[in-house]
Amino acid sequence: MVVLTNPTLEQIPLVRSPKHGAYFGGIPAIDLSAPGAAEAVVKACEDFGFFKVVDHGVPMELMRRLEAEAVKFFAMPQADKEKSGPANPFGYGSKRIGPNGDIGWVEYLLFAVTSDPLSHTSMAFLEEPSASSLRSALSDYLRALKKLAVQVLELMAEGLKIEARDAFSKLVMDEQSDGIFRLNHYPKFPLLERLNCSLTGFGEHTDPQIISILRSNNSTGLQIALKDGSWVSVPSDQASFYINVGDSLQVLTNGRFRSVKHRVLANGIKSRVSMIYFLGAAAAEKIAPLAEVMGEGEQSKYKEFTWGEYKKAAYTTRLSDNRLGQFEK
Ligand code: GA4
Repeated sequence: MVVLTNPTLEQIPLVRSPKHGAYFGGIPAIDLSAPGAAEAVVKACEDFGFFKVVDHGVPMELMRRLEAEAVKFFAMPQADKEKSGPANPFGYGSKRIGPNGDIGWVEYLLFAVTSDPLSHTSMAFLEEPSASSLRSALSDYLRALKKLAVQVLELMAEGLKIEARDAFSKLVMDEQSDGIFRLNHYPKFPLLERLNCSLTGFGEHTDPQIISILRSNNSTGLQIALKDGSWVSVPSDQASFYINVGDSLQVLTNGRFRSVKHRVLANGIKSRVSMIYFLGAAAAEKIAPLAEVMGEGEQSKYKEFTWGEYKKAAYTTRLSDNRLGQFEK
């Protein structure tokens, strides 16, 4: 691995570029209202821990509005952006990810999302009059995505033949449920093309929550790891959403669903803007395999823990650490 040295900061790992055009065609694209959607969702979660939702009914205008607000924010002078930082854990961050030394070619805004997406208690700057258009775009977007999350989680329960359709969705509907929203900007870096390298935008990791819903502009960079450990590039699709299975859902299904390892490589040619809604349970919620997913005599593969305990442990780890490892039996 080559490292690019930046005298003012640490070092960001460079990765050899995947062959141009090597996009993975095997990611399931699911229309949630089509017949067989529940089974297709379950299969995608088992095989990849990742799938695309098409024909989702979320107006494109909501996505475009929020994207435009993100672009506007990231175009501000650095000193102005930094007034909303550092991200510990919420706010504006640049290059540094999390509290334990991870870095990447990315700048971002992180928000806490409470059960009422309108109240973003985490960031003072959202209360300022200048942020009112961002605040309203964010609220509308989050409200629509929460509905989508519930729909996806209900299909998962149906596909797993769990009688209570809300077995998963009630966790994110809870008043105390713990969500996070992230706007990421991966700036262009034209030199990379000539070097035939990619820069690590966001290093490999799994998401700790139940599911994450990702939408990006028409720029590539996201990769997921398949079961055999190989990395494949996810084609960009600004009209669709990608759903990630997170660690919590892997545990809730006793390992049947796969918490997908993913990363973002900055390719340098086009800047990438992504928006991700991470849906977590309430802090006091026990994260343990649902009785209905267990076969006869099947034991839980995990020690008992609450979401609050898991989240606290997650913040002591590095991005690429196997966070679930310490909770495996
Ligand atoms: C990964 C998923 C989400 O982006 C996130 C990340 C969080 C952060 O960026 O602050 C973490 C990372 C994520 C996992 C381990 C810890 C926490 C950085 C880090 C090293 C917002 C989240 O919930 O967990």
